[in-house]
Amino acid sequence: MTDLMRTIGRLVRAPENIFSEAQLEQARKTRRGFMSKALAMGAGVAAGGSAIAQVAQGGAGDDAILTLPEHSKTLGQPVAAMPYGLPSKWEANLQRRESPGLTRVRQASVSFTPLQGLFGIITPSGLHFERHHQGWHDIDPSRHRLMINGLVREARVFTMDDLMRLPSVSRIHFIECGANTGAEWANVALPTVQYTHGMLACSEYTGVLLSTLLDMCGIDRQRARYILAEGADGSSMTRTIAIDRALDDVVVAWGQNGEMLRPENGYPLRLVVPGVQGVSWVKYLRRIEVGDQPYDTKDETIHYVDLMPDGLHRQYTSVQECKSVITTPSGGQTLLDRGYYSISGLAWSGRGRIKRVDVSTDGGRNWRTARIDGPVHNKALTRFHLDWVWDGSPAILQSRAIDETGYVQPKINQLRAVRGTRSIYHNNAIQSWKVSPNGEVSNVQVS
Ligand SMILES: Nc1nc2c(c(=O)[nH]1)N[C@H]1C(S)=C(S)[C@@H](COP(=O)(O)O)O[C@H]1N2
Ligand SMILES: [Mo]
Repeated sequence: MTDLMRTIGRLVRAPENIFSEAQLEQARKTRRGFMSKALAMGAGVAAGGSAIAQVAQGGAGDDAILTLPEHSKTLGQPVAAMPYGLPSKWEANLQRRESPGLTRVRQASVSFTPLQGLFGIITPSGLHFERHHQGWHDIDPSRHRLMINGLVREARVFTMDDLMRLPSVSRIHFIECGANTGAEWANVALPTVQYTHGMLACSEYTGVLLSTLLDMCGIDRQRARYILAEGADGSSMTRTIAIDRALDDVVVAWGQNGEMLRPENGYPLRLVVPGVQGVSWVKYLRRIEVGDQPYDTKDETIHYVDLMPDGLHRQYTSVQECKSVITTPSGGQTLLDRGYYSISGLAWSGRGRIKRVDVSTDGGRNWRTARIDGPVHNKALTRFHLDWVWDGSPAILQSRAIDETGYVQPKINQLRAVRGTRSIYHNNAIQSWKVSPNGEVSNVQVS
């Protein structure tokens, strides 16, 4: 991953090398861009009243409502024409996207969640970002096993049937790759929120608490200090987790958004480690070992470490600190007219619930408290909105989240003061989007 993010840094300075014109065009034409257009057209028409009322009164300005369309006069499709439903063909632009050339092989790459086109807090499973170190598999669940060994009274091997008979929990949590927003450390202005923040998703997960399994195996509570989680793919993905966390809210999950996990996300079994960076959410989970010291595996010593200003590496930075981002209007979108907009975005914290989100439209000089669109779940994405009337002058949009511990999301320079400039992972700084007088929104860094 270290090399991977460096590669982003090198390539993105010449955006045309990494994002084709077609890709950028598609990013501009996202659903939210379209919504902005519809709202703005209304705003110009009516006079008086609040900005929202103006939008409501505004007309589309054509005669589409007067013409009886074909679909009002003909028979529609039968039931089960699609046994597993798909999105409308009109939504074809809403896609996971990869950065071409990010890695040498696509099996060790990333595809990003299109945050700019999503509503609410749940990420549709088909748009969930992917991060594979060695490609994904569609594993036969009848052949899949989970072993628990180490400091337990009785090592055991579970089948999927064994696991799915146990008492389960369903919980909504975010997952964020530790490298999300990594390019901003080097002030590389990736063009859209999909690429700056799209290694982020939020799902309802269903599974058995790891504590239940460890209790079944008779964990040695005197000696157990850590667990090691191991995946069944070729990447030898193994991660150490402290025992307090392992016995707290970690879930051995088979369900995602009401159905079985998608193969790209670890089918048939993955670890859910709420609040912790994505790499610890081991997919294709095949083994949990209980031990008395950290395992210091390759993904804990070479990768996912933070190079600090004193030259030392910070290890085991697991918690994803409080962070937020405005998803609309965001980079690559265009405001087509002055008038009302609902600024909207996402906030999250690996340490608990979101308490408040502030939004600035003048680069951080003035802040207004955003409206939180509940429910507010623990260690989950939280949706916020702010009413805004754009008067056509340049603006810089920012959001700043505060979690229930009182922690305030930092500015990039506050973060650099502590962390230096050579980090790749764990950037939770405030994101700035510049609105130009022509309505174009772009990624800028504000000190
Ligand atoms: N077995 C296995 N687990 C894995 C990985 C992997 O490559 N193999 N990638 C990790 C990383 S770095 C991240 S960010 C998340 C990504 O999860 P997703 O692909 O479901 O989005 O899975 C983690 N778990
Ligand atoms: Mo990751």
